[in-house]
Amino acid sequence: MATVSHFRACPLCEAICGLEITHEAGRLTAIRGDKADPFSRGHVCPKGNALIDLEADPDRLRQPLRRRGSDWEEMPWDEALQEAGERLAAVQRAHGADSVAAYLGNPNVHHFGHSAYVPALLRQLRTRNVYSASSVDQWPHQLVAWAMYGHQFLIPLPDVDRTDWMLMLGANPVASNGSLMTAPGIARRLEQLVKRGRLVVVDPRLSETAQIASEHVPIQPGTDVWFLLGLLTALRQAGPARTALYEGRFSGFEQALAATDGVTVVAAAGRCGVPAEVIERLALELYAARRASIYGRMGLSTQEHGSLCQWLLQLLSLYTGNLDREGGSLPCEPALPMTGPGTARGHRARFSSRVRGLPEFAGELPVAALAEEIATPGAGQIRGLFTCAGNPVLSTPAGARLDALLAGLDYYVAVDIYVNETTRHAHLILPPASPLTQFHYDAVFNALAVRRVARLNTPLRPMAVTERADWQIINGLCASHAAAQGQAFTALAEPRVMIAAALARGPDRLSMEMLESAPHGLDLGPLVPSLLRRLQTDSGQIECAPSFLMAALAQLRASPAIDAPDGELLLIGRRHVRSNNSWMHNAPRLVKGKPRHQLEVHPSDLVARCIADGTRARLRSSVGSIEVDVQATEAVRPGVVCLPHGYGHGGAGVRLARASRVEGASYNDLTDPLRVDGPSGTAAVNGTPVFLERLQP
Ligand SMILES: Nc1nc2c(c(=O)[nH]1)N[C@H]1C(S)=C(S)[C@@H](COP(=O)(O)OP(=O)(O)OC[C@H]3O[C@@H](n4cnc5c(=O)[nH]c(N)nc54)[C@H](O)[C@@H]3O)O[C@H]1N2
Ligand SMILES: Nc1nc2c(c(=O)[nH]1)N[C@H]1C(S)=C(S)[C@@H](COP(=O)(O)OP(=O)(O)OC[C@H]3O[C@@H](n4cnc5c(=O)[nH]c(N)nc54)[C@H](O)[C@@H]3O)O[C@H]1N2
Ligand code: SF4
Ligand SMILES: [Mo]
Repeated sequence: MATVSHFRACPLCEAICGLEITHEAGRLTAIRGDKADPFSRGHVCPKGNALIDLEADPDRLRQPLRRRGSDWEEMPWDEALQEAGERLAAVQRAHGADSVAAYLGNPNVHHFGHSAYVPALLRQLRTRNVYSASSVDQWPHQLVAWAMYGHQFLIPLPDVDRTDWMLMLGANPVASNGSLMTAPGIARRLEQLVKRGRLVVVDPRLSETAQIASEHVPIQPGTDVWFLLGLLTALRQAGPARTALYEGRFSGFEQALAATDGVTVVAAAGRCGVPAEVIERLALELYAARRASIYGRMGLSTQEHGSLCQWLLQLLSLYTGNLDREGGSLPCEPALPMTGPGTARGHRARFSSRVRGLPEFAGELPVAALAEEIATPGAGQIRGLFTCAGNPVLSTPAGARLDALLAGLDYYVAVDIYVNETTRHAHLILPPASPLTQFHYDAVFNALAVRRVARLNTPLRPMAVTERADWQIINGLCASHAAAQGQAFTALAEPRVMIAAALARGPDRLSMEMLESAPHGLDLGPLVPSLLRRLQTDSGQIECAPSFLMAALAQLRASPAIDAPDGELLLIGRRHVRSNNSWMHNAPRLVKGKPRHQLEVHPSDLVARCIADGTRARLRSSVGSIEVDVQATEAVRPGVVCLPHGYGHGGAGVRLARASRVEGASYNDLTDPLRVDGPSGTAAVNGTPVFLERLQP
């Protein structure tokens, strides 16, 4: 008999939609958006529906796999966990604690059984070589939040439902469903904003979001820092700062403004390709708006000046009095606290990477340094690896080089559900049971939501006896690693207990019973200003002029504008509603229909190279080259080409039957690990210089 269950937070992206799942004898038969969910109100996207494919995927691993040459053999859980802990410990005994590295991918933050447990394993490993997808993503946001507000998760969010005027840079939420702004059904929310006010999208491409915006402002990739400096200059000309709200609670503001003295709107315009009149008009609009918010995402953080951009966004918000204000930008104060006592505030440059000297942030090193740390001999060289829910071969700079290096590791254990481009190099893969069998509270995305909500996922079905939960696997690895070192280890309690304890510390004092008896989740109301009360800087003030950002600004201002070599183009990325980073191309319902892997090129750039629309060409960068199918479109500016990342499946040993037939090559075979945002070390995957060449006829 079919049962309908409420799965209150879809784990597949930042929107955490409430789903209504129909299932029969453990098999999913239909998925709908939960109309009664007070936050997502029935929204669901093609990825959410593809949970059906994920559950039924014959390639999805359900048992530990040990590699035997080019083949794999299943092995029992206890033996697998013991072997993994012992082998990692053995590498560390022989070569030191830092010789084992960890890489944590994006899905970690979508599963409580990952995110709440992996830190214990990292403490157990005691290695400095900890990397994650955060340094190809949102580090600039966290770094600036830490530097200015004293906590990496005190991130002001655009109050999208109440703002009248919104400036959006480097984000395409209509395709991505929003990010660091959990706002399910974002397209509808933006359409309403356009009706009541204005949405201005700054993007080198006429993105799906730019298409529904009030105005699209095309910009030269990687130059937003100049656009934002120009905007600040024009604002200062428009009128005085409206900082009464922050009186006595902010410092360094005059110093920060003074550091931008002498930047003219005309000079800024020259650097970013946005006309000076447009910058001046937008500044006046921003200054005049009753409630304004500014939002920058992936396209803004994964570029060479990502941290300065995030810092300037905060200053603009503060200058106009829109920081920590309803309808402006304000952090969420979630039911499960991510800030405050007992949480990790963050820190910077306590140590640096061995080879290049890149600074740590919050105890992690930038993933742009991972390959060189494996390749470079000497004390501290990486020889062992633990990955959890990550596919760095397709997702991080110079993926092809990493691919080759992974093959030479002494020992590699992956917690993952597929044998993919990265995990094929593992000696052992430990696949966690489906999230549908687990308790889950989305600690991270409820903290980044534009409305205060609380939802608990409860198991839809019990785990099979042959399955292990994510948290059991991590506990098991900790235990066996500790045992191999003759240390004691106390296992962390199950998620139910951990979630209940964390909620009890929160401002709403929610209990599991309250959440379990709310099939559609709990609505706790709109965001309210809390930033000033929650500041965690040592001074207790908003720090407007963090020294390392001031240094980066001085360096930027001293840098000359560089002319691109003839024929050079700048490569940027894009997302599509039917893809999810690098890992959902095995889902038939996401890959059916027309291909979506093409390189978008402006028609004039194709003509200049004698390349016909729809043909195959070579795309080359300083680190590699790939073949691409070109697609002419005026959606991209001349000089800009656009390719989605996360393609390029197949290759020897990959066990993804459907994905391996999906066309497309990997964007990150072109990205250069040396191109990083200075203050954070975040990989600047956007704005990669490339050459497009005709293949020999
Ligand atoms: N060029 C370019 N590069 C990019 C980006 C870009 O826009 N352009 N985007 C960047 C961004 S924002 C991100 S977040 C990163 C993502 O980088 P990664 O996190 O490294 O890559 P994903 O593609 O998300 O791969 C997720 C992995 O988790 C596995 N997995 C899925 N579900 C589960 C689960 O429940 N448990 C476990 N243990 N494993 C699971 C999948 O099989 C896959 O191996 O990529 C970044 N790289
Ligand atoms: N369907 C789908 N949804 C997803 C994901 C997915 O892979 N597929 N991934 C999820 C993840 S992990 C994340 S982090 C979020 C990311 O979500 P978003 O931050 O919205 O990221 P993108 O959709 O890649 O949009 C980035 C935009 O930045 C633009 N851009 C590139 N370079 C520049 C530049 O130099 N300046 C400016 N101003 N713009 C630039 C690009 O043209 C693009 O429109 O999406 C999440 N949601
Ligand atoms: S928008 Fe995100 S959270 Fe909502 S159904 Fe799609 S993948 Fe799931
Ligand atoms: Mo991401």
